[in-house]
Amino acid sequence: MSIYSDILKTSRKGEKSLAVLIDPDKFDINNTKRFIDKVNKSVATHIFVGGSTVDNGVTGVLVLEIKKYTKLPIVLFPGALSQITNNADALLFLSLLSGRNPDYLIGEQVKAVSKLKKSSLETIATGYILIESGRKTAVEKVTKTTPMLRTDLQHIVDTALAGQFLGMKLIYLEAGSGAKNPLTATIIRAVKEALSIPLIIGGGIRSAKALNQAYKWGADMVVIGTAFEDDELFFNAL
Ligand code: 1GP
Repeated sequence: MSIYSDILKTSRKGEKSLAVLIDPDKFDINNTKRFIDKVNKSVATHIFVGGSTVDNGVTGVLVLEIKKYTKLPIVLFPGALSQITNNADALLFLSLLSGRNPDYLIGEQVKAVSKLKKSSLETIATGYILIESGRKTAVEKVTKTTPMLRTDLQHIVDTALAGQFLGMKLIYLEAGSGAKNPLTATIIRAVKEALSIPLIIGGGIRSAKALNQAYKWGADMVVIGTAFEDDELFFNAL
């Protein structure tokens, strides 16, 4: 079964997924086996690999190394074209719907096509929506876009729904990596209620309580990166 069909089936059953995000820029490749052993023993269902400022070539090597130790699906969550590697299983083909920078709405995607045509990666069209989180995140800096205001609820919901109407398969709603404040109940509930495609939530989730709240409010999948980077003991807390 394709990775997307599996995500869809899981979400339709009301079951929850957890993606552990590995940022090649912040990850020590020599620690891969130890880290992935922990991921395998945890409730994680997916491994996402990507970052905002990763050097050329690093992602492909890291994905191969991760693959040695796990059967979990490895999904690219690329901040740039250079992070696309055929070694992974799937790619979130992202469009930054919260911003108004054409490069990140469609420009980078067009540039990726020649690479994707030659690859066997499953591409999953994903509407990516960044919400402000109390501090400037890497995505804002790299894409030169402003995130959406938390108070602008209708605009957030309409943006997510515009993604669905455009035919996107997933909405990834997020506060940004290392966000001070994760997304609120009001935002997650409102977006979930409007959508009929699966909803991914990420950014600033650092406790089992916050994870379970995101699920309860409507996340089909939660993505956690920083909490694992800061302290691998977080695996035990889940
Ligand atoms: C970032 O949503 C992910 O794009 C994960 O965020 O690093 O804050 O867990 P954290």
